[in-house]
Amino acid sequence: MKKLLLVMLFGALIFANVVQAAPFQNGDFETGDFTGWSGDLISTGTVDPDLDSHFSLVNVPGQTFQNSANVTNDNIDWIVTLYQDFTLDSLLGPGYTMDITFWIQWSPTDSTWDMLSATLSDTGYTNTVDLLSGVSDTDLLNGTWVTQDITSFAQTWGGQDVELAFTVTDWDWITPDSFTIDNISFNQHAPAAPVPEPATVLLLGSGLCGLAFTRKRKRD
Ligand SMILES: [Ca+2]
Ligand SMILES: [Ca+2]
Repeated sequence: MKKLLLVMLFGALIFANVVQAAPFQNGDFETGDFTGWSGDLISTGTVDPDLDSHFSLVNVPGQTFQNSANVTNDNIDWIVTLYQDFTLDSLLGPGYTMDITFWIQWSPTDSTWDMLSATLSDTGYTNTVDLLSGVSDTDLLNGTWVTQDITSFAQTWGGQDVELAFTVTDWDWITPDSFTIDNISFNQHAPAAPVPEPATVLLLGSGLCGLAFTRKRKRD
């Protein structure tokens, strides 16, 4: 009986290890909390962002959206990450593309030394997409919408567990630095309808001309 219990327990543990993460959730924080998200602090380790003071929900002045996530570091936890592990959707079919869109604003104390990163990785970190690639510091300081194509990442990692992470790092040791993030969504786009080849259009056009010419001649 004890043996059976042990086997059942072992089986349950194995099952717990292979269970997949949920699809991406709460990218707009409209649950009013950090449901689906985790926090990581350099000194403390993994924390529940709902229970830790480095994470809060704010309303950004001048924006129509509400409930944005604000993440702040300090002299003890000078690297702070907000992340979500989830199962990335597979591409819906050949030719489909996928992008990620979000709104982000960075408030560093020193934009030369402080650092902000946004990444999408597989859970083994063999592939990492820099989601702030091509985004200027000026835009980040003002607050900006970002859209990045992640089609090639999705071709490899669609249907598998991945990690989306936003990290604020204090390199100048003068705190606090923070960022605000909201409206994170993954979007798929169907391939564009096939456009007729120029040769086909020309052929069709000349055919119609020919038809018009024929009719005219008949009337004559
Ligand atoms: Ca929101
Ligand atoms: Ca700083």
